[in-house]
Amino acid sequence: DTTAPSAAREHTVESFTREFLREVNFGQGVDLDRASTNDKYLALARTVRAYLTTRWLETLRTQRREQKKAVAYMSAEFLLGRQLENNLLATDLGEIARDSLDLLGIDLVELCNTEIEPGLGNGGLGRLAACFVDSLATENVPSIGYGIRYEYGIFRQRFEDGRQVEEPDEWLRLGSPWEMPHPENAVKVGFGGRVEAWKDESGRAHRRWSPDWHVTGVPYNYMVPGYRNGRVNTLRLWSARATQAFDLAIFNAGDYTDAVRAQTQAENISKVLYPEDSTPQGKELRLQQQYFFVACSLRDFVEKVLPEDFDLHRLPERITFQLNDTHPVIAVPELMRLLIDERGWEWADAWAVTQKVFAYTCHTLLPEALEVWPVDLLGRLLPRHLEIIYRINEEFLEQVREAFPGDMLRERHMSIIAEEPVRSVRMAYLATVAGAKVNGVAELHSQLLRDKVLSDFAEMFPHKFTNVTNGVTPRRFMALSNPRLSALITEAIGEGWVTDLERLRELEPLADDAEFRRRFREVKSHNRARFAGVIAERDGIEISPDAMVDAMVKRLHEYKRQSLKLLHIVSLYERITSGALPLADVTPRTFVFGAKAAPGYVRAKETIALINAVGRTINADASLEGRLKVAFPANYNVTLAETLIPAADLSEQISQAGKEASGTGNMKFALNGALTVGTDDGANVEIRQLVGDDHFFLFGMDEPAVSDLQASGYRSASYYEQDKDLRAALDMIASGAFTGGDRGSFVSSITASLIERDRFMALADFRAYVDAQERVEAHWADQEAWTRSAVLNVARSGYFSSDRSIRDYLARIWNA
Ligand code: 26W
Repeated sequence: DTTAPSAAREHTVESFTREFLREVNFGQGVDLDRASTNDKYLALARTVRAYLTTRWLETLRTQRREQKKAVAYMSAEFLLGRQLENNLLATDLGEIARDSLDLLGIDLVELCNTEIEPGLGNGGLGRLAACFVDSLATENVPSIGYGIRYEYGIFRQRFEDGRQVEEPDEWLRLGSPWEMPHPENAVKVGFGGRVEAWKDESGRAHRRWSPDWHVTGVPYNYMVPGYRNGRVNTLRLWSARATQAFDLAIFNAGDYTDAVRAQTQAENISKVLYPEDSTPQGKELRLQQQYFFVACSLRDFVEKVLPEDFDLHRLPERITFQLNDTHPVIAVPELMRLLIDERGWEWADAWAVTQKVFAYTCHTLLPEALEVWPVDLLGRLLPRHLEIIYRINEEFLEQVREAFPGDMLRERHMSIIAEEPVRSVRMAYLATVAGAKVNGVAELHSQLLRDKVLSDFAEMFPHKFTNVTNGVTPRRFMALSNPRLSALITEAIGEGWVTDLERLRELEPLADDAEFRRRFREVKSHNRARFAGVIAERDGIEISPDAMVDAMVKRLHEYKRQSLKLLHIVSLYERITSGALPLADVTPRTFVFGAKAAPGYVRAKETIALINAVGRTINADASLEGRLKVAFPANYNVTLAETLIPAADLSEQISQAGKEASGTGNMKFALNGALTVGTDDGANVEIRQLVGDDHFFLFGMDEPAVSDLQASGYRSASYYEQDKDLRAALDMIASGAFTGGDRGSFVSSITASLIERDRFMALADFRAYVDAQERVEAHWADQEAWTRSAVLNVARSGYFSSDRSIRDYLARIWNA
């Protein structure tokens, strides 16, 4: 019997303690009384890891035996959040661990808080990938996540004089107990070089790529446990190393310094996560990252995951490679190359298989966020792939000509190769042509993809287009982060809702139960106090635990319109200080912001500085008697989200309609009993449909209205001129009221750009937004009515479990 010892199968407090002490002594090499907090954290993590490993090995054995169709989720980002608590929850070892540590006089919570979260993602897209691997495991789907083990994740944000400063995220500083490196399974990846023609004995023509440099990819495995179901899936992240040959060649040539430099160049590939969200920079290193992880993953799947003698013609029976946005799309020509150049397949056979195994998820609508790679960069780095892309395009355009004879304009529009401003490969088009399916991430988004962004393609391949509305994992974002609410729910409707979230519907009648509402408010109030405690300790920010928590947390981007939120705050302040609004009529509120700006995104950074300036002024103004507060804790991340979201009363989802593909924070807030003030955008549309208009504060232009106004010529200045509250707010900012009299730098550039251009029409929606906020205050004034709405938000949001998203992917895309 080669299976793991059954001693680790089940734990008692005694066995757990024994294993833990063993890890302290033999894993960390210290006595317990000399062990640091980190020693204890690592020992605890390894105790849990050992328990998980038994199930993981079992899962792998079953998978090898059954050979079922699997899913490979390919993503450049996995924004996982801390692992220890989640793994305790999934294994149900939380209580045993607590009791065991209690007996040893160790505080479990303190150990959990030592963990540095792996921030290997930017925002929504990366967090979605993390929710999806959680749900894949919980839904018992054979699957593997493929990505990059960045040495530095998303930067740590600090404020210096209110301005964002970025610091490297050294998440591996104290070592990570969760990863399992397998250098023996390293994969070699080529870059650069030339393509040559050659003929075999039979005279058949072939192409051969001779790269001029190589990098080694070392896989690091992470275990992804399903929720209490015994399944543990794999997340495999690749780390770049210099190849031996690479080093030695230079070294032997006598240049030690160059040899080391070469090593640095290779290892740079997985060094750092690109912090740009939505605006691709077109940097060569980024393309290297993309090709690196995708090439490693395909080779790994074909050579290591599949049985040795597997006939690749049957690949579609065994796998779908789900492409998370365009970042992994270079996998398409890589699979073609693998089949044609390395295995001698005919083009047509390779293309038939390729078209069946890939599916593409689009996460954006902003044209500037669609990745394109200049042909000369791509050709220099991956010459064979460029050839293959050209040929895919030729055959595709031939198809277009057949379907639409004489329509030259359409041909140019649809070409995978753009000619302007520089000859480039449009990765979204390549993915659409190659993929069996293309999906958007919310109903509205998928519809706009079909009707606008990819309309020519939808006309040609209507069967490819589908929707899968995003979801979030109720494990991390309810059970783990909101234990009080979870206990209240379980008491009311029993267990089971954590993996069957539609069961939250059973809470509906309790919205009318005064005692239940009281207890629900008690939970919120507890969570607000917990959040207040966390930001007091973490950031030195003081807030009242009784004020409404009004939260806007997401990447800083103009289309998301943090500036609109700011105009509302400034307008309130202006009306109070000018005497138009009596203080007694002001609802006590804490405006919470959490947002990182891409380091090169100047306007976003100015907006952060302005939020902080407004916050400083308002928070210091004693005449407000503490009724309004602005709290902007730096470095918003998954860990902070876990205490903020359960505390929130109001969720701000105020993007310009037609711009936010889905949003997922919106779902987390609703599930934790916050009401949404939002535009008709992304998944807000579906949230409102489900919770009902009476429990959602809708405002502003919808997408057709935005389009019409854009078409008829939007002039933001007219709103400034005609709305006196808006004018007063903008004038107050411009006067330097929040910047110690300084009217220069970011103050003038932000106000001028809003008044003169306002790319995302914040001014056009200002009045509607302020009105919506007044409806918010009126509703809040009736705490019973508010709580009823909050309970209904929870009860009616079960649809937004990522378990449901995964089931939709299974039914509509993977048929696994
Ligand atoms: C550097 C290039 C680049 C381009 C786009 C990096 C990252 C992106 C992502 C597509 C940005 C992103 O995270 N999009 C968000 O994806 C979420 C999950 O589907 C959606 O909920 C958000 O609406 C969408 O903005």
